[in-house]
Amino acid sequence: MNTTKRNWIEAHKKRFFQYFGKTPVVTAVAPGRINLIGEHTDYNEGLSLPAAIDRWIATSIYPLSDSTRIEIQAPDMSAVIRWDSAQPFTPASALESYGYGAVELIRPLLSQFSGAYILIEGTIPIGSGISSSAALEVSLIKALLATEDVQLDPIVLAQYCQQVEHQFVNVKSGLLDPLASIMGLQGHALRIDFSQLSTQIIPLEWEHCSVVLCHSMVQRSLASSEYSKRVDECEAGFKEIQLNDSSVLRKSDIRKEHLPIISNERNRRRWEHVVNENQRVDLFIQAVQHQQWEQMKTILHASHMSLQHLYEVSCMELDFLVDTAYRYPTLYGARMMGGGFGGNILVVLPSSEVPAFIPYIQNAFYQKFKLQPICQVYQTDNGASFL
Ligand code: GAF
Repeated sequence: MNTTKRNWIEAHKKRFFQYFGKTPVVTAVAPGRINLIGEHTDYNEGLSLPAAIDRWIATSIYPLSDSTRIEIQAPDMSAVIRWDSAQPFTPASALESYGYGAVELIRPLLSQFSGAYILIEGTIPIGSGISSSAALEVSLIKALLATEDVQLDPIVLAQYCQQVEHQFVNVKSGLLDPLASIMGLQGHALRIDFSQLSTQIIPLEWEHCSVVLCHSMVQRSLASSEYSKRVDECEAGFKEIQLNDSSVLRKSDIRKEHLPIISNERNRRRWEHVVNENQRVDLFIQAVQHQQWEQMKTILHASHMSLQHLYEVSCMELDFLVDTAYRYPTLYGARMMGGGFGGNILVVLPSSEVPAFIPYIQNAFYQKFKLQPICQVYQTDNGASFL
């Protein structure tokens, strides 16, 4: 474990004592994620290639056996959530939905749980598309389960996190973010096949490369409503194909030749993106394995074009950042990352270029939008753990 992470966790545990006057019984730490490629494929039974990163959310818990009081301190969000687990409670903010939702979902798995002091802190920028919410769910659920030594299979744990989103936050997200946060491995990406719910570790033997994320400075306000629309559009396209072709039993059976069956042009475009994006995941892996940088650049560019024009989840600022990145002479590729409508672009380039690239893209963005985009280098890290 690197020193930054160890020091940060030690300081987190000290702060727990300052808040509650108790030493936490358990501390779980879960990372955010980048997604190298495979966007909007998870809820369509496709493929993705995420990696866990060196930014985390930590949750520490001290169970209260003689009280039904639950208190969550989340100082990064200037928030305190308090409720009585024996009384009805209605969350009034997204954070309350995450906190209350995770506790409610996990309570049936715990025989002793009554009340608790909980501290949640993080180093993941919130709302920038690197999965602060999944990391929060993973760390909180892992910590709750550990108070009674309950173990869950990683896939089942990810499904509980997904249920927090579905049932309490009202976003129909897939399993990409929690799986990456749970199963990531330093120096590796995770090829996830969402039709089998299987994962494969892919070594990232590209020591001379860096991954930089550049923030579009756009609040992802449309993100949840438009996200749910895309889920519904894909569902409608799938149903139409299924009705007309009995060989298609699952979304993962959909191939290029099925696309003309979809009568709604917009839904057809959505599936065209998904079918091609799945292929791009394996092409990207081959490009990494064979160090084919020009090939990687072509694949990442095609992914962005598809998200921009076929899936329509980009925005002006993201497109500007991507176009500007591609004008930089030495680049291995760039594309928007995550759900879209704001958040970050992901840029892969030689590490030696990072000091020149960051001011280059920041200046160009400033000229156009009079805002300074936050650009940061991210390293891969291990998935969630106890510390
Ligand atoms: C968001 C969702 F939470 C993921 O499930 C995934 O669909 C992603 O957008 C797009 O690939 O992060």
